[in-house]
Amino acid sequence: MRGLSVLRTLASRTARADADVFLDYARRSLSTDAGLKEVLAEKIPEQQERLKALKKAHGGKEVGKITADMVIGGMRGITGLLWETSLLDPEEGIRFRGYSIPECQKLLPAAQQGGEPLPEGLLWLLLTGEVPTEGQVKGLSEELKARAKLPGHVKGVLAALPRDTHPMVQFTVGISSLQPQSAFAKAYSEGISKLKYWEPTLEDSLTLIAQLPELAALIYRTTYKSGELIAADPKLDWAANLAHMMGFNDPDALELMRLYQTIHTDHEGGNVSAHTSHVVASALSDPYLSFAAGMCGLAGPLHGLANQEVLGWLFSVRKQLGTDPSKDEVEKFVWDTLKSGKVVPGYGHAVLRKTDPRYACQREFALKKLPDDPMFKLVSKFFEVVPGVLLQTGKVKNPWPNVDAHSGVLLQYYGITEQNFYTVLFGVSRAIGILSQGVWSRALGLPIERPKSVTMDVLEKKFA
Ligand code: CMX
Repeated sequence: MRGLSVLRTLASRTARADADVFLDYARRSLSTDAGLKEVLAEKIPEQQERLKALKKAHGGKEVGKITADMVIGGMRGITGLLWETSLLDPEEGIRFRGYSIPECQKLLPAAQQGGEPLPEGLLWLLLTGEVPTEGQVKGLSEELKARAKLPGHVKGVLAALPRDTHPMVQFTVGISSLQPQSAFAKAYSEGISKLKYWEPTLEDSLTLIAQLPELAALIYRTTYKSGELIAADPKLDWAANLAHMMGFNDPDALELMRLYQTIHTDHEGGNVSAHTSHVVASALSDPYLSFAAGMCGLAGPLHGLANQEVLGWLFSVRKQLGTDPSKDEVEKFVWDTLKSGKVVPGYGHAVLRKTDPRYACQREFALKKLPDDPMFKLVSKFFEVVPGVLLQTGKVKNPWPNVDAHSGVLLQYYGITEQNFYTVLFGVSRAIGILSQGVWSRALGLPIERPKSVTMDVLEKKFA
């Protein structure tokens, strides 16, 4: 694909340069797997110019209208953020730099022929906008391995917390405890020019992404297992090493982890974790601080904690009705949940209006690898029943399942049974999206975020 993008670039240049220059450019580009920083350094000035031109030509034009409902209703439907790495279509779902999940599954390099994509490939795609070559993915994988070792103090920091501290709290504390290594904070205190902010931001982002699997595994092993840690396997890729360090080595479990870590990376900019990180980073808080802030948001039950909630909910169904309840029994259970004033976890979305493609690809995986698993069958039964019930409420805008409705049963199947840990796995993946955008936010010089708020008094007077 690097070859393709080179050819595209060549085609666009034929009109303005002579053949020798092209051939030289083609030779250089096709013979090397250009490194990540090099590719970014080439792209950033183009994108800075693009944004400048966009502002100049269209800066004063309206993007949409804002109603009082939007102001009161969690800013739903307001277009108010620039987020380059991914875009969410209500009907079609997420596209990473223009590529859908099935397209990524086809285009991104995998650990084995026809296997799930390596998240390192998606990291490259999100950062550069280009599908990487196998060599580039391998290079990035090695780069992450070289940065993966956690500083020695982290274990002690986590050990000081009460034993029953939720894994997501341990995760945010662990991330914050990595902050003293921030290259951005150091460079800022030494007076770095704003034109160079993206460089230490990239440095911090790669280090943090590299260290998250070891942090997650440390939390997992100390919270649920004997506390004995498992060393990374230098032969494994980033996601497989996460599973390995947690204590799971079944090749299918490694594939699941690669899929899981790829699909949870990014979901455009307005969701709670992405938006929180974005606003915090806009104050020039470094990637450790801004990502930790985002993870505090991911830990909420209406956002990332929903995967944990789904499992708890399915367990109560199993306890009450067994693993093969009738559709009528399931329907009654869903109504009982709603009548007790709770949400049905894993269903609904603020933007999506169709089944989440992240749910669909996990279902595909389950149909291939665990079609007869009773918990998978239970999830499938809910898929048949829940949307109809939610539609009957007349108020739920999206009755279809989201990513969190499915992930837990897959993890359970491979032995990762501790559902309180699931959001940590989500968080490890989310770093790839949030931090990639963070690099671009600094490269594009996006300003401090500061929307206007109003009181009820202001709205009442305005419309009186
Ligand atoms: N179960 C019950 N009620 C639901 C519902 C669900 N799954 N989804 C929406 N509703 C309700 C809302 O609570 C709201 O009710 P009120 O008017 O009484 O407050 C009404 O339907 C309208 O809400 P909406 O516009 O359809 O949805 P929102 O954009 O406000 O909320 C979300 C989106 C995800 C928070 C909501 O659908 C929900 O609570 N789902 C369950 C939790 C969940 O799965 N979260 C994970 C989302 C994916 C992720 O971020 O990881």
